[in-house]
Amino acid sequence: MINITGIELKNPTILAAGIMGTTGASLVRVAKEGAGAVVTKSIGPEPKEGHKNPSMIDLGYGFLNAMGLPNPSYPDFKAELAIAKKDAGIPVIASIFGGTEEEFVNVARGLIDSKPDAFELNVSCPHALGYGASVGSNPDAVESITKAVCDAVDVPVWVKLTPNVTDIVTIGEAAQRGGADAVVAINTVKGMAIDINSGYPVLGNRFGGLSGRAVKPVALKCVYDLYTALDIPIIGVGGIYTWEDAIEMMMAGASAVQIGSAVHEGLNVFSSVASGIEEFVSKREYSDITDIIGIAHERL
Ligand code: RRO
Repeated sequence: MINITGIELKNPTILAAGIMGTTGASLVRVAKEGAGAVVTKSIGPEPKEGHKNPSMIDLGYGFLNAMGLPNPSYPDFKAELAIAKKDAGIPVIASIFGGTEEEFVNVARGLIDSKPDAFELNVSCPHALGYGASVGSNPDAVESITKAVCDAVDVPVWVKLTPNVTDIVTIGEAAQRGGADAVVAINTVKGMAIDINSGYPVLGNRFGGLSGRAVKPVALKCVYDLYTALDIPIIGVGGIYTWEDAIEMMMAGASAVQIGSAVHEGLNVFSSVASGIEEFVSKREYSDITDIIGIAHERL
């Protein structure tokens, strides 16, 4: 058992926000595969269809996506969240977004009756004009949105950070000042790919966010730097496929890890990462899993 922001998790693997979190049924499915907690797809104030196809491509070393925040809006997601809460048997975290402080508050208030265990504020989608990173690269906006949601709801608030900024620590500090209970790092890294036969960018939106194996070193450095600067827990996400990846992330400073892209290689990733971590901790004779958090900082 580990405790993150007052929430008990049976293991430190968490489904990252994304397409597997679109319905109550898909969240329950991931829960049954052994995840310690699940995060929903980001839910916003209005229904959104998302960007035109292709919206996701596999580059081999990672995925490039520009889904475009597709979601049914919070009134229509309440029932899905309620299903997940009833049947998942593990904590369910609602990822939410908005273009303004007021929209974030409305979405959080609108979902609170479905009893999410925490909110994850998505201030970091890399390709949503008026949403996402334009909010998440502004420390004042991150601080005031975080504070407004913390004041409006009585569950823990996690803030998901974008790596597409000059200094992620400045943004993490703003989230902490706003009262965030934890930060989640990182959302996807802005990128693009071009089809050389046609000359067109391959995504319908032309550019998108890179996830998967390619971003693990970027995520690790962000988590490492945030751990130095913050007093709140950091949840590490980016390129975690194996238990070794998860240990690395925890040694950089993560208290738990989120897994997104790796679900495309099989949902058994949660149980294999969780059991690998447990075995490593007991074989190396650490007294507790928390003993490995941030130990890379002690190796000077
Ligand atoms: O829906 C998306 O396109 C999306 C979101 Br909300 C996000 O936060 N990160 C991402 O890579 N894609």
